[in-house]
Amino acid sequence: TPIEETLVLVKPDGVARNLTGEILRRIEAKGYSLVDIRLVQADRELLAKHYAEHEGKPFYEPLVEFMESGPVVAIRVAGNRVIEGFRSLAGTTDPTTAAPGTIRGDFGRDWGLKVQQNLVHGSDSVESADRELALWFA
Ligand code: DAT
Ligand code: MG
Repeated sequence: TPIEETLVLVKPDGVARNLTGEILRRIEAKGYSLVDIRLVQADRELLAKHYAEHEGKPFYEPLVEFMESGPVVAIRVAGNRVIEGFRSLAGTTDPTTAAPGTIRGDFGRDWGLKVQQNLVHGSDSVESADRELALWFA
């Protein structure tokens, strides 16, 4: 079976709302393994590399500002097809329409909401996961 590793970030809203434990619980309940974990105050340089694919998009600046507004929890997670699997646990990008049962669907706030405040990040491919894990677990 294709055991993969992915980068999960609990974003500043998730940390501030004390949802880190709930998110870890869901990762562990699915049977994935925690390989490494750290609390990080990300700087602009790290975030610019992490979100390089979104540079120039209208939501880029608010996204980076939000991500540097407080600590994030970076987690290296391993498991069978965990890259796709964690994105399934997270739900779709916009919490307003994310399905119930997903992290974003269950906990994403539907008032005063900004789309970047969607609690978690998960790598979207093997290439992204390799690249992002090297950035956050240098
Ligand atoms: P995902 O985090 O689901 O992989 P993405 O990689 O397309 O989504 O975008 C990265 C983050 O940028 C996302 O988590 C929230 C923010 N974002 C994406 N699309 C947005 C939009 N249309 N308006 C505001 N923020 C957006
Ligand atoms: Mg993405």
